[in-house]
This record gives sequence, C-alpha cells and structure tokens, in this order.
Amino acid sequence: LPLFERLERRIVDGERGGLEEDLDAALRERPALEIINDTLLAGMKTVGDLFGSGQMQLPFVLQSAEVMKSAVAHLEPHMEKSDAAGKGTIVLATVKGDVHDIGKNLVDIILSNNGYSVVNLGIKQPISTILSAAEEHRADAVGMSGLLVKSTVVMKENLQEMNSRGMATRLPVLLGGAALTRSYVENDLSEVYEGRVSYARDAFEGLRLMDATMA
Ligand code: B1M
Repeated sequence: LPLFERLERRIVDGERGGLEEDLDAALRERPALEIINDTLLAGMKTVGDLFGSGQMQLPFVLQSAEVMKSAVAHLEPHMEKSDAAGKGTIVLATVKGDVHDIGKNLVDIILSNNGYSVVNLGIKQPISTILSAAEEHRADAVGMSGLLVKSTVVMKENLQEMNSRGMATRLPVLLGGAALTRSYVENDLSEVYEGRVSYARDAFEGLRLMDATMA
C-alpha cells in the first residue's frame, strides 16, 4: 500500500510494527497535524464503524486506540507551536463513567501548543474533582469530553451542579465528543447552564472558542 493508506491501515489493524518509520516518512511529506487529521483519524473512524456494525471486537478496538495514541505521541513534538503563552488556564477531563480519551488528549495538545495551560485530569472524572481542580488552578474555563450517549446526561448533571455551586457565571464550559450534537449543546444545555457553554466539533474549534472566550 502507498504510505498514507498504509498508515491509516495500521490504525485500523492495530499494527504497531514499522509505525514510527512510516510516521517519519510521512513527516517528510506533510505536517504532523495533517497526518493526524486526514490519515490517523480516518483510521479511527473506520474502527468506530466496524465496531458499531459488529464487525470488530472490543479488544481490537483497544489495540487500534493504543496504536493511535503511540502515533500521536510520536507526532506531537513535530507539531507547530505558537509563541503565545499565558492565554489562560483550562481544566480538561473525560466525564464520569467514560474512558475515551483520544479526542480529549488532542484538545490538550492543540490548546497547549497555542498558549494555554491545560490541566488534564484524565478519564472518568466526577464533577467534584473537576471543580476542585478548577478552583486550585484558578481556571478560566472547564472542558469536558464524553463519547458515550450516557455522557451527554452526565454533562447536563455536571452543569446543574455548577449552577448550584454558583460557579456558572465565572466558569465558561467547553464540551466535545462524538455523542454530542451542536443543537443539544446550543439549545438544551444552554438552557440548563447559567453561564456560557459551547460545543466544539473538533480540537480546532475548541481552540477558536477558547480564544473567543478569553478575548
Ligand atoms: Co468506545 N465507543 N466503548 N472504546 N469507542 C464509541 C464511542 C462508540 C460510538 C463505538 C460504536 O458503537 N460505534 C460507542 C458509543 C455508543 C454510545 O454510547 N451510543 C462505544 C462503546 C459502546 C464503548 C463501550 C461501552 C464498549 C463496551 O465495553 N461494550 C466501552 C465504554 C467504556 C466506558 O467508557 N465506560 C468502550 C471502550 C472503548 C475502548 C477502551 C476500546 C476505546 C477507547 C480507548 C481510549 O480512548 N483510550 C474505544 C474507542 C477507540 C472507540 C471509538 C471506536 C473511537 C473513539 C476515538 O478515539 N475517536 C468510538 C467510535 C466513534 O467515536 N465513532 C467508540 C477518535 C477521537 C479523536 O475522536 O474522541 O470524538 P473523538 O474526539 C474528536 C471530537 O469529538 C472532538 O475533538 C476530537 C477531534 O479533534 N472532541 C472535543 C472530543 N472531546 C472534546 C472536548 C472538547 C472539544 C472537542 O472540549 C472540551
């Protein structure tokens, strides 16, 4: 297979052998971000489709995710970094009950490379931990990721908890993850939250929204 198709295939097959050599070859042709967005994420999408249609079993999905993570880690030092610093602090987490973290970690990378301090709490984080971290780090915003449909419910509960703690007006919230839709966030969740809540389709929209929030 040609290089970029082979790389995409490696994600789908969860095949780590020769990955770094292929990534280095790819880096000689395209910027790191383009490799992630156009090639590796296409592979993850196929994995999701295969799993969703019952053609791929969970352990293989996990292998693909691990290869994806290694690939992103290998590309990360090659990503463009802006000189801007001190644009603000965001606490980032995957919500309670949800283990998916590839998207969240991409958001971390993109924001960190573009002048934000990111406090990445990891996966399965209850709102109490997220809010303690936000206080401790004097965060300017909270970012929550979730890929399961049930995570959209958790997000709603989290926003209600932030309202009841009186934190809504000072903490804008950024939400993302495959189970969310723009209209659910902009219509339903905006109704619930007393502060500002926005939906990011991908990590770049997350960056644009953070820039708009901090402006
Ligand atoms: Co899971 N899984 N999974 N899984 N998994 C999904 C989400 C699913 C849609 C697959 C499917 O059925 N087609 C499905 C959810 C169905 C639903 O809820 N309706 C599903 C399921 C069912 C499950 C389990 C329940 C399976 C089981 O145990 N029977 C289980 C859940 C465990 C749990 O969470 N409690 C499970 C487990 C796993 C693995 C562990 C094997 C693995 C995760 C490994 C890991 O993350 N470390 C995994 C994977 C890899 C997937 C799919 C295939 C790929 C997810 C991914 O990494 N995509 C996924 C299929 C899919 O999403 N269609 C699936 C690439 C990533 C870059 O995209 O995270 O969407 P994403 O991030 C995007 C944007 O959404 C956005 O930016 C990124 C792009 O720039 N974004 C943000 C994300 N977060 C953001 C936050 C922001 C801003 C933007 O601001 C804060």
